[in-house]
Amino acid sequence: MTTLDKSEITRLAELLEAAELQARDVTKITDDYPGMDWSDAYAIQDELRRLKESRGHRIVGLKAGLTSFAKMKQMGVTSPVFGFVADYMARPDGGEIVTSELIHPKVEAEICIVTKAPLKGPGCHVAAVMAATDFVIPAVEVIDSRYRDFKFDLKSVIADNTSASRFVIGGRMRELAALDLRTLGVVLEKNGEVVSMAAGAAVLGQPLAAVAMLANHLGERGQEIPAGTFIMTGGVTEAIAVEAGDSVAVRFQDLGTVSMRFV
Ligand code: 0L1
Ligand code: MG
Repeated sequence: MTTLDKSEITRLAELLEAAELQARDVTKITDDYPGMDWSDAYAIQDELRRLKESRGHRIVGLKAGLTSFAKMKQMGVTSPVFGFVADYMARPDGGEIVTSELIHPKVEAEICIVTKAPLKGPGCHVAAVMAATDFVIPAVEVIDSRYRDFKFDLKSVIADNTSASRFVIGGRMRELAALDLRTLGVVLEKNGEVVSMAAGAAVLGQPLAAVAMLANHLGERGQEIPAGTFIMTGGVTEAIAVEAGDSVAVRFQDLGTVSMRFV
């Protein structure tokens, strides 16, 4: 049950999508709707998703955000959020990302999985995620909050599809059994310099815990993670601001490198 009515939810989704597509920032929506609740926030995100699908875009993955201590500290929040990525957000490994299409992009290194069986909460746990994991693959997410100066609260950022903007899948896929995701090292380089590093355990102690949380979040809403779903578990390190002229390479232990140039 939402506190906002259908027309307000649609208007806010349209406002946020216009900000995304026109690369212009807006003030956070809780300034105008201080009483909005979590179901309003996810209802706006659902409407955003519906708008994209109605124009022929496909939802090609799910994401958890704010799952690492580094990111929670950076953004001043205390709990994870969930969103989606669409087909038009994907860019090839080693390719270009056009910054004029974005507001104030930042990059983050993500350990990702693809599922081979459905996952449904409540009660989903790490072992269930292990059993349902087809393979592990690395990615770099480009986040781009539509909110002025990247300043928001959790409800505003959920409505804004957790700042989802671009993503680059690269490196190589590996079987989960061949890896220890907790000790898997990640080194983020910008313009040839190491700017951040961490291990997979930075994400909730075990990145697969983010997938279990996502399944439990969807379960509360009568939904599940289908087999064959690409899932980003959340930035391992804090997000790093980028601009035109920057190149980024993220080296994932055992999973190869993901790189891109910002033009
Ligand atoms: O993917 C993410 O961690 C983004 C979550 C939303 C907050 C942010 O924009 O940093
Ligand atoms: Mg992310």
